[in-house]
Amino acid sequence: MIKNLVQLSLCILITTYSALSQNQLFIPDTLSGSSMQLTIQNGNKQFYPGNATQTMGINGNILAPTLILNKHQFISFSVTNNLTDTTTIHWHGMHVAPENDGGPHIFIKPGSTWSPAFEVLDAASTHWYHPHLHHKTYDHVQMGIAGFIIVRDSIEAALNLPRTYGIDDLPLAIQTRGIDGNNQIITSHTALDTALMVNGTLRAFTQVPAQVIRLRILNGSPERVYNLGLSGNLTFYQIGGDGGLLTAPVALTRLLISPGERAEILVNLSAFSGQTVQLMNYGNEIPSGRYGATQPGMGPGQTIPNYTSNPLNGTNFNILALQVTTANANPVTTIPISLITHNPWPESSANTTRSFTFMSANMGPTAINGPFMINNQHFDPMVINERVPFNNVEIWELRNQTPIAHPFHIHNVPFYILSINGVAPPENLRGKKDVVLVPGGNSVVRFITKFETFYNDTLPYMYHCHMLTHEDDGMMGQFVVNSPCNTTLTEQPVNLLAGVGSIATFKVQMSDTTNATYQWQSNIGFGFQNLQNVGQYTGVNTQQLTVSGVSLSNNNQPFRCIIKKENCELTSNIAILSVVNTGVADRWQKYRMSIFPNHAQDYINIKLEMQLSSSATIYIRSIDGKLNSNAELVNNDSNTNQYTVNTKQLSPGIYYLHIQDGELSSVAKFIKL
Ligand SMILES: [Cu+2]
Repeated sequence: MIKNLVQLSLCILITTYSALSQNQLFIPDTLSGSSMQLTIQNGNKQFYPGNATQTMGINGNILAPTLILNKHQFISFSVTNNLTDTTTIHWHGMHVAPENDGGPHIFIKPGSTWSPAFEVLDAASTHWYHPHLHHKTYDHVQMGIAGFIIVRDSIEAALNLPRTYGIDDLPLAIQTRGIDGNNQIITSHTALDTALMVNGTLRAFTQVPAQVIRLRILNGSPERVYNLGLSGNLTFYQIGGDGGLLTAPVALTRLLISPGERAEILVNLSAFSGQTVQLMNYGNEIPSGRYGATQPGMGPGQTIPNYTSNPLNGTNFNILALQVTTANANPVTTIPISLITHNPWPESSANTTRSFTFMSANMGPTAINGPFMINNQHFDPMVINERVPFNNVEIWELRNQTPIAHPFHIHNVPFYILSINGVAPPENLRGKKDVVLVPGGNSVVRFITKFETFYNDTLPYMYHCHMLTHEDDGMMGQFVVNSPCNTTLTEQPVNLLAGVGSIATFKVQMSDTTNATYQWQSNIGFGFQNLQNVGQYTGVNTQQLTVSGVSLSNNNQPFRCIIKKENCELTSNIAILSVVNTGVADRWQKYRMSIFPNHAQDYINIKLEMQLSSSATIYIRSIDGKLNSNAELVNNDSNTNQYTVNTKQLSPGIYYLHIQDGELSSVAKFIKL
């Protein structure tokens, strides 16, 4: 923290007093633990003499803290939006349920807080997080919102790799921005993205020890492809891609990296003490048809307004100066022989092949400027483009009929590239991926993946081009992973507040329990584990878990229920147990809601364990917590404490039903179809 402050103030001094000098690389602070507060805010930064530049960041002026996550930990976030603009936050690369994914449907309105919570299922990897609001992604990312996610696991921890954050393990977000004459970031589409920044630092340098260092490189640029290399053509070793480590390090002198992609590389600087090694872009070697090459299209007729006047296109330039000092204590000095084992799904195991054809809405010399479509369709938030069966293994075939390469990204699941124009991918692209650059001119890329763990018949995931201008212009589609069973969960476990020493009861209810089995699970840091001797299964359609003798050690503990039925598996929502030391909880328990059907059409029913008091109010809130309306009670059965709420007026989406009675409150989630 102190180091960062010193770096920041140094950086400000240098940029203020000497516009063309180099600046100390900014290393974002880290956040770790089981709950994280992220505040999206406006800021400013002195990049140039004169006007400060208006920016956006998370918990700071620009960029965002690096989130350090451990595989199998359960984490909850409070993401508060202090902008005047609605936005979203997408955990790029993470395997999470659609309601936690932060895609364009999960709005965070100004002044509101989004609270996703999930178990980390990814292997050790470098992911990132950024806004994803349709038509606004370019704007919000360019203003500065983007952060790293570093996932750690026990397999990676056992390897002899550099992992001291900010010392021999550096996150490097490479981005370009357009800057106007008043030093302000251009938030409309521009090909004059002339300001190159690493971690929000112009003309960056950093000191590194004379040993093996690890660079976690993110191409966070809106459109630009980089052809990375080191000065003197020094060999480096790629050890990881989008979805984590490769089978073995791959020796390289060049690395092509497109928007959204990540690469972890090792550089052995043992022999370079006292020297400077430049991380470079070798732009004059980028093949035509990629943004960043001399020619962005396949032929000289295809061009983008202002493209040729941008000095970064088709040229070689420095990205980061690595000033090599001396080795630290216990340095890593060797490159490992092997890393992890991969077991890609065999091509013969695929159940389905889907084709996605990229096309331009225009023909002729302006085709390169888009807007681009996938399968002849522009993005429509009301249209589900693909429905994928749960647990399906699929081959996706991407055909690019446009004159420029597009980095294709899919949410939810990582994939393995099968072929690029019929040829197996190079060694460094054989690990798990979530972005693949599909060259233009009718090139075909095929990948294989499995749609596992999560399904939701209504809430989609995205697939799209990660050139943010293309994505905002509609080069995006959405898919749902369909629920696998002939039964639905008609009641989900809800978050509970319980007093110390009391009993907490979680419930799940199904439409059809024939041949079904139930297993409650909880996660205390090692992934969800089966519970034994804790719960009892009772009732016919309703199964419940009783936690007796609740203690403060149960605070924030997540619970869920796995239902297996006829070769399919359903996973309930995760409910969190909050524990307090007061008597309030016992009364609150009586307000605990059962809510059904979970997928509401015109009405939704709630059942309480006591009569609703006259001082209570029932609200409907949208997913971001914003008050939608006071609920209209259309039926009230005081014998069964069952109430019916009118949901006719709601548009489709996720809502919360919220009962408030003085200090008592109870919330349950439902989906309006
Ligand atoms: Cu594109």
